[in-house]
Amino acid sequence: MVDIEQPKKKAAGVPAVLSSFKFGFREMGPARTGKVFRKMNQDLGFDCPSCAWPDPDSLRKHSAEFCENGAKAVAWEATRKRVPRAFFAEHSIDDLGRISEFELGKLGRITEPMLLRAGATHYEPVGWDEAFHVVARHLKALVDPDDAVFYTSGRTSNEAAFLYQTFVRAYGTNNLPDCSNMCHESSGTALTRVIGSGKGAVTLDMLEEAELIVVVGQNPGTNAPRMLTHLEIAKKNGGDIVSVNPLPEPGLMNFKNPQRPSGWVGKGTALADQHLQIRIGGDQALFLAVGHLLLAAEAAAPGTVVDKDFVDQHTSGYELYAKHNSELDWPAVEQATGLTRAEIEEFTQRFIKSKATVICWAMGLTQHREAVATITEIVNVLLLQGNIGKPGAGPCPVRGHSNVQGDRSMGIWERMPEAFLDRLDHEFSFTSPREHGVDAAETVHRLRAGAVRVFFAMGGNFASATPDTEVVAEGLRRCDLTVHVSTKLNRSHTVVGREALILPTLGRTDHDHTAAGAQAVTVEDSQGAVHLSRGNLMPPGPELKSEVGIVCGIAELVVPEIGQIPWKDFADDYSLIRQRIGRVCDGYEDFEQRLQAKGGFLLAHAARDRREFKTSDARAQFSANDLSWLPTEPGRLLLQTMRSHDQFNTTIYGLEDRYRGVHGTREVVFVNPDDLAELGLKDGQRVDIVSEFRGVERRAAGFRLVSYPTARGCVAAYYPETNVLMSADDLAKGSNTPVAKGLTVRLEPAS
Ligand SMILES: Nc1nc2c(c(=O)[nH]1)N[C@H]1C(S)=C(S)[C@@H](COP(=O)(O)OP(=O)(O)OC[C@H]3O[C@@H](n4cnc5c(=O)[nH]c(N)nc54)[C@H](O)[C@@H]3O)O[C@H]1N2
Ligand SMILES: Nc1nc2c(c(=O)[nH]1)N[C@H]1C(S)=C(S)[C@@H](COP(=O)(O)OP(=O)(O)OC[C@H]3O[C@@H](n4cnc5c(=O)[nH]c(N)nc54)[C@H](O)[C@@H]3O)O[C@H]1N2
Ligand SMILES: [Mo]
Repeated sequence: MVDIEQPKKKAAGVPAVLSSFKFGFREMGPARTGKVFRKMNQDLGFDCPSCAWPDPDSLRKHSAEFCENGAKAVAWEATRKRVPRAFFAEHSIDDLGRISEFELGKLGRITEPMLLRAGATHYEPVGWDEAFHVVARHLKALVDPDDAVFYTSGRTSNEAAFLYQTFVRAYGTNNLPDCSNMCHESSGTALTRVIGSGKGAVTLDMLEEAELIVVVGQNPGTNAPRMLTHLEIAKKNGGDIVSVNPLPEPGLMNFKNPQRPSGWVGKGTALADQHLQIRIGGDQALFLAVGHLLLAAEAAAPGTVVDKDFVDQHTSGYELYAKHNSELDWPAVEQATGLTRAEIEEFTQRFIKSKATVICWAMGLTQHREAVATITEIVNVLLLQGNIGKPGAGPCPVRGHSNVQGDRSMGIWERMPEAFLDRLDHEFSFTSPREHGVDAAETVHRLRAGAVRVFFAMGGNFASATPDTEVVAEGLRRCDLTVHVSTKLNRSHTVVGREALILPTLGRTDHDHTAAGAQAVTVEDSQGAVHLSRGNLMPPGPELKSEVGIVCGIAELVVPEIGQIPWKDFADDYSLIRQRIGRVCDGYEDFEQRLQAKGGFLLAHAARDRREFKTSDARAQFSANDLSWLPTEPGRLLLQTMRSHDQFNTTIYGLEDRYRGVHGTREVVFVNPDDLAELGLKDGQRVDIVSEFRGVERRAAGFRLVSYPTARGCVAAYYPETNVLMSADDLAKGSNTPVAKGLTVRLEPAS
């Protein structure tokens, strides 16, 4: 039943614990629920497959070191349900295409390879041998390896990712787009340029020591719930927390810690000391203004605000930045941010007061046209006060998928640096291609042009996660072969090439046993900590292979004669893969040996550890950016597409967005009550959302209006239902990330 109520003021607490167990019992039954939840994020257990937030070693003594959404991710994977053969026999591809993403996910785990033969209407079961031969036949038939694209989502382990990119490069292409292209690519691009590393420079300990933590464009209560525990600790230590967000996200506004009994009763902690209800796309203007005010304060009382020693010793571009930012167009800043000058001044005072500041961010910043400039603006503000490479300070992009950062370390990138490719070539005695491959957006462009022959996906749901949903579907249908290595069915399996394969694989929770015995894999979290992950559940069927096994099986047929790569040995013994990773991947030296430490090890980070910046001039760089924002015409609004509390990306766990008060539906659009009144619209009414980009209109029909305290002029709706509104040509400058926040839209009463 559809029901919309007032948004919640508190996050987590008892309802979160109950919700985890309810979902767990539904999918797994009580005994398995206990077994699984006990092993999550424990030493000798498996890494939670949900978000990339680190596991706190010191807190692992709690047997319930998990959050509601981590528990759902695990239950979703560890479900007892299976998709039976009969299901595929009964449902044609067209039928499958009519089943919703939510219903597809609920069907359960896939247990045997399924093949759609050319001209057939139904998938049918095949053996692994035949499945691998189908892939090999298509790949070997291509004259140009660049006609194939190899996508990766972010759950793939380090071992599988390393072998996968080795295989793809041995085959002859750098076409390795990944989910990161749509996620934190803007962070990586900006940070690499200005501090010399694309990774965040803050560990858990550093975060807890911060005097000021600014959380920008992120909804940790839903998408990184365990982060709230650490924000709470920082707060207890005397830190200030500011949320910069068009929405008052309940996790930040008030938190009841489910890890502690005191969080189960009582009032909870008001985490944010200040909430800046920013207009969508106003962040670059905000941080430009903060920088301006910090410089002004320094000018008024020299030596009190700017960390001159740090600036002199470690940075470049300060003079230019200071000159560029000496004047500020306040009316434009106020319009851009929707904030008052007084609010921005109060915010700046917190920076002045703080001796150690961390700025965290996620998709609310990265998925904008000017995301790269915005992130460099944030770095400007941190550099002014020397807030990097010291306790309690630094830039902290909070990654998405549980191993998205590790996958990148392993070489999943269409543009890996020359040094990496040299080491890879040397290690395996072959020559990998040097021409850059396509990223996710460029893959969509190629699909649109009908120029992809083989589309191979290591996990993920490319057809749903990308912009221009229908264009992508059309392009996939024009492929000769589409292949998905997956745990469960999703929409991408229903959008098929002339031939199509679904290859079922083991998940994080599954026990992985090879001829050489039990195997473990490794993952790297958001803060650069690497550790082992071992599944403890009986796999859903005897036929499933690990991602490592699948890559090796295919590689043996496609590139047996390329280089010296012992695919068979790798498939049996993952420690052999780690030896190679140790010699090829930056920071992973002596990999196997360092893994033996309890809880794993932390990767080195020159900027964080030693204030060493591997940039073009070996200094952290200030950037001078012009003010950019998203003005709108009358009658137009800015749309952000975001996650509900009951989904993991394109995986829909349920139709509840408890914190925002939405039950039983996802087709809603959140609008400020004053905007509703101004537009002559009413809460509860049905509208079409119409986006306008370069004169082209795109429509998502029949959404229910929800009156909601979002910033003026800003509306919000869920992804992936609204991906039809995004254009594959609307991309962040410099990072090519599809713009998923800040789309210009109008709302039309539904006919
Ligand atoms: N349970 C769960 N956990 C997840 C995921 C999931 O789907 N479910 N997904 C994982 C992945 S891959 C990722 S990348 C992360 C995503 O984590 P988030 O980035 O938290 O995800 P979104 O739901 O896109 O939320 C974007 C946030 O930015 C705000 N925002 C939107 N536009 C702007 C803006 O212009 N300025 C500012 N300041 N704020 C803005 C929104 O109001 C919202 O709070 O979570 C990861 N963890
Ligand atoms: N409009 C809009 N679009 C967005 C975003 C947005 O905020 N708004 N966010 C973007 C972001 S941040 C991201 S990261 C992308 C996500 O894009 P993807 O990573 O492509 O999508 P997911 O929904 O995470 O993929 C889920 C599927 O992965 C498979 N899977 C799950 N576990 C495993 C496993 O262990 N192994 C394998 N092989 N497969 C597995 C399952 O079949 C499941 O259906 O979407 C992007 N798209
Ligand atoms: Mo992501």
